[in-house]
Amino acid sequence: MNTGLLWALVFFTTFQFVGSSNRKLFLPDHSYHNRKPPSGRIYETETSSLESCAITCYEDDRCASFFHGPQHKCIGYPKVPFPPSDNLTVEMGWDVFRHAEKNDVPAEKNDVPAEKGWSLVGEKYYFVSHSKLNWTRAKDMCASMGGYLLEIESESEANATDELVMQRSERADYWIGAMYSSNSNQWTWVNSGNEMVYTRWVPGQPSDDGFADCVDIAWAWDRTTAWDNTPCSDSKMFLCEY
Ligand SMILES: [Ca+2]
Ligand SMILES: [Ca+2]
Repeated sequence: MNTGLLWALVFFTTFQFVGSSNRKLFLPDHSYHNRKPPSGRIYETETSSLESCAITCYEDDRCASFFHGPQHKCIGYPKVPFPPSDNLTVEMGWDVFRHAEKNDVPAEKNDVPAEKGWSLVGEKYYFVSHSKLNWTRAKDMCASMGGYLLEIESESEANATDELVMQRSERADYWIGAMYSSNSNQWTWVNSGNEMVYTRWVPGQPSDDGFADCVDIAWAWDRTTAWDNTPCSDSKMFLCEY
């Protein structure tokens, strides 16, 4: 093993490996939890622990993700998409971790700077993703970077983050950190736990879809943005803050 290699638990079960010149961050992919490993593996081995399974993948340049499961079976995969988790057989005891996208991982909060993808606006840092994830994975990705999904508390914050999004040539919808709480029957900012005060819903939203419990910033034809509630399992770009 590279002597400069350290590993640490960044939060819960996210593994970050920091070498002198390289980084690799593995994030849990909850949608594949308890799914039978598909074909296309690079290797299959047994390791002494989840950590050593992660290290095995870290040290193999071909490996981008791994399944870890019963009897510490450890299966590495190259950087190709898995079949959708819905297509895989349920088999208990498996966890899946993926190598995070390079552009999306500016290491740690104190190591943040603009060149790593965060922008400083006022006293806040914001991150605009380059990849699409479901709402839960987007939330995990923000957390792995020391932040949280964007919580918009004011019109000025809404305008400031819109400007960051507008700088992107490609229009996309972006997850923000709000969710419907069936406990309080309110739209809630998940990280702070606060109910929404300032809102910028698309007229007619939030819709009463039953499953549309997460909130994204959606684009309108006139190049303005407003909020829509959509299913949390959708894949969208996302915005982080800290
Ligand atoms: Ca905020
Ligand atoms: Ca909606």
